[in-house]
Amino acid sequence: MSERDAAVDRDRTRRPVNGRTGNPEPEPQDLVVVANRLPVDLVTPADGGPPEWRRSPGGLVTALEPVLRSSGGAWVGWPGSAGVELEPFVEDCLTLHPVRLDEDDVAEYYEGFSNDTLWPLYHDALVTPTFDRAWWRTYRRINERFAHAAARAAANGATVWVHDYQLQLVPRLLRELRPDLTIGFFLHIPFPPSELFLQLPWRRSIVEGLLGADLVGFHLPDGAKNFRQLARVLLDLPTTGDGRRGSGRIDLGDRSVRVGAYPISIDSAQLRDRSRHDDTLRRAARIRAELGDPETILLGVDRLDYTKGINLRIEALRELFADGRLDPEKVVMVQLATPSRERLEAYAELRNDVEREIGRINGEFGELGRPVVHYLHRPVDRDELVAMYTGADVMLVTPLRDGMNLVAKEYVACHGDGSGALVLSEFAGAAAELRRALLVNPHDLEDVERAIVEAVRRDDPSLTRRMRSMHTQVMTHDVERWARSFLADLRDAGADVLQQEA
Ligand code: ADQ
Repeated sequence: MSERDAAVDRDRTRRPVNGRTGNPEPEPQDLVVVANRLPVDLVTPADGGPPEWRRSPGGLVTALEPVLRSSGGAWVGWPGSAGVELEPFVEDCLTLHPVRLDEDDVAEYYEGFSNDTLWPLYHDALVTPTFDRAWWRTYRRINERFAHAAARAAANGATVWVHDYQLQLVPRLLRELRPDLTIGFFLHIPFPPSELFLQLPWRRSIVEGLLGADLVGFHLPDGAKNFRQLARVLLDLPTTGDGRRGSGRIDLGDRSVRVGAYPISIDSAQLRDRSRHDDTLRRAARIRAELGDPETILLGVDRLDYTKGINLRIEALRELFADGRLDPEKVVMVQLATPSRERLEAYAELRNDVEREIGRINGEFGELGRPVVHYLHRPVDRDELVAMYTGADVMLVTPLRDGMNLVAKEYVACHGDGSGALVLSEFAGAAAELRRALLVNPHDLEDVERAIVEAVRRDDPSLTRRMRSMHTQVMTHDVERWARSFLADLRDAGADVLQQEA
């Protein structure tokens, strides 16, 4: 992006916060998104000026913005700063309803119950989940707050789409407040098998909360099947399933809840186009030169999270250098790790572990001024990220469990020419679609090592064809298609209810 474009972009995305109160209440809308975060962040500038809104560039915003703007939309969520009370306002044709969270709410609803109870439990209990009754009470109270905000934002007969594990009680609470609405819910993380879910002391309330929706969507058919099974086991409800996309129904007597799989994706065309831009290609070449012109660049891009399997790929690389299967003079790895949930102990420990492993491998195999693993513990801007994807010869995506993993799809979108190789964990949701990646079991270090060697040596002559076919898959299944397909099924589900009532 040129400096001028960047300045224009900044102007569009930063607006002063003042002058919002006292304005008339914005009109209720026909389509309402409810997510933990608003699509804008409230940011206090470093120069101490007044706080401003900055558009956050997340995938969900990109996916839903065109749909929301074309049908008149509202978004309910937390603005990202604790203790801020704001009236609803209209931002660039989108009605925003900020939900207030105080410091204690953030600690108990967000960091506590969402990220230290549900997140680990839903990811195979890789870290032991904490079950804390005070956190649960706060989770319930904050879900009530979101449900009230959504009820206020929605026009008569509107469609409301609730997102993710932080808000699983909202569908039922909202239905009680507003039986006229059509309510959808989508879970962005895996939904666990019942053996794990049943550990949760508040399991019944969560399942009942989700069953307030007309349609509950997951990334994969397995999530949908796990949920239907729980409805049978826990609530003794009859279910039907046709196996296609894991879709089926749960019968509540007076109405039924549809369940299905909707694998999320990315803005594929935008990434492909950026990856082909001259600026990107020049930057990719410069990055390679800055890294010392290695024969092979390996890349990892993750939130610093224990589900992502960062350490195991570094361990695999260390073993490959140690036994001479890869040459540290020819292979360089770049690991980008966005800081995440740093106030939680498991995340602080993970950061120590990752940084120790990186120090170790560099101590053993690096040279002065030439580490074998380059590590950035911060987000990088989108243009830089695309240049890295474009220039990387091998992408390492090795989560122990991941709902989807957009990084894998982003890399593939940048390699339409068939270059590059993707090493992908079988335990990432993306593996269901990217079947032609070098699939690995991340619990089997030798398997990961084998795939890395294959990717570096390009032993398999079909790698180019495989990348091209994955690229076609990602281009034809983009995030807009995901959003439209969920919303189309949700409208059908709403129409079912009207027919039943007639
Ligand atoms: P996440 O766990 O956050 O998402 P992922 O799907 O990989 O994981 O998305 C991460 C996003 O952040 C990507 O768009 C990536 O480009 C970006 N990112 C990561 N590190 C970055 C860095 N250092 N600098 C800049 N950008 C960076 C959750 C679930 C996933 C699911 C998504 C969407 O855990 O399984 O795919 O939601 O449903």
